[in-house]
Amino acid sequence: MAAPQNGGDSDPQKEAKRLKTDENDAGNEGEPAAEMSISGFEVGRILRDSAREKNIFVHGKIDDQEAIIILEKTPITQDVLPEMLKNSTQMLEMRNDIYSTYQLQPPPRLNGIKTTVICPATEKHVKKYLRQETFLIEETEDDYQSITLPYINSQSFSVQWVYNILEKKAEADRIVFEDPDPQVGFVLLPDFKWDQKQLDDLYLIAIVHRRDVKSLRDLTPDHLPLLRNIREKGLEAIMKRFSVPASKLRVMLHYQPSYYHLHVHFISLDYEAPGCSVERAHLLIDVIQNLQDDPEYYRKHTLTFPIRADDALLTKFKEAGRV
Ligand code: GTA
Repeated sequence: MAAPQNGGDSDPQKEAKRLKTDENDAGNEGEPAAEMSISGFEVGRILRDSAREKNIFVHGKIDDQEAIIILEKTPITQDVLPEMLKNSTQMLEMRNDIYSTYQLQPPPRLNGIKTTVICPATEKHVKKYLRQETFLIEETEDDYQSITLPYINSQSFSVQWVYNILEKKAEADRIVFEDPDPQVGFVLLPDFKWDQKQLDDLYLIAIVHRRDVKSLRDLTPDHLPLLRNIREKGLEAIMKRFSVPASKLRVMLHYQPSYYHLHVHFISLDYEAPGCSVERAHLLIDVIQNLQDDPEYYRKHTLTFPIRADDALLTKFKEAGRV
């Protein structure tokens, strides 16, 4: 593990507690972190919030370590409605003719808030969640080789969490399906954006066992058996477990992904998840067809993707005179 690069303090514990800037150092040695004390979170800066999405992304500290906390109100589902209406405390806000508004205070167990903690968080995590302007990059084959690839080799987020899943060191009890084949196999499990409380925002990811495919850019016809296997067995497993048919699922890859270990997103068609827009999402079925039609498709074609204003990759493209 590379040493943190942000100061000359020789105390390794103090060093580890600082905000890491070396993204390849962002993981741990493979063991999942112990449970965090959320009540000890010291609020720092609001990175982003949305009244419409009912979520807030906050940068702060837990036990002196840099941390990000994401709080999100969860959807109200039909099965909890009767209890919610019957057992909530009710306060009238206003009444006017046939119209009235109330504040209901449901029992705590019906009032959960989905909470995600990233700790220790790196600068790159902070940037990822900070609301900022985005731009489109048109990346040619040459750009990928000379700008993007060297950048992702040196700067990308740790994929330790991915290896923990593949090695059953974390989230093993959440696995929905696994094909253990080293070449075409994968693990299918709920994405951490889905709390599994309702199917409206169903979100699973299929993580491939092989470790040599970073992203869409690496895909060749050699990977067709892998891609077809993920599609076929992933859809089958989701139908079996959740009774959601293929016609209700958006099965796609991101380009650029945040994590450079090939994975496929399985998302409810009714859920407008982040990253579903046309500039970032690539349907798996289209990827398969493109590779069937043209073996060099993802190596040669210009691929367009969105990038945040302060992403260092944008700076690299600017320095190269490409934007
Ligand atoms: N099961 O430990 C994990 C884990 N991690 C670290 C990431 N993922 C994980 N899943 C499990 N366990 O869908 C999931 C991510 C994502 C996928 C990686 O792996 O949730 P990607 O490489 O294409 O990266 O996919 P992507 O899409 O950029 O990452 P992510 O995190 O989804 O961020 C995209 C945007 O989603 C963010 O900018 C933010 O707007 C939003 N977002 C992220 N996390 C949350 C959240 N918890 N709640 C609400 N919105 C969120």
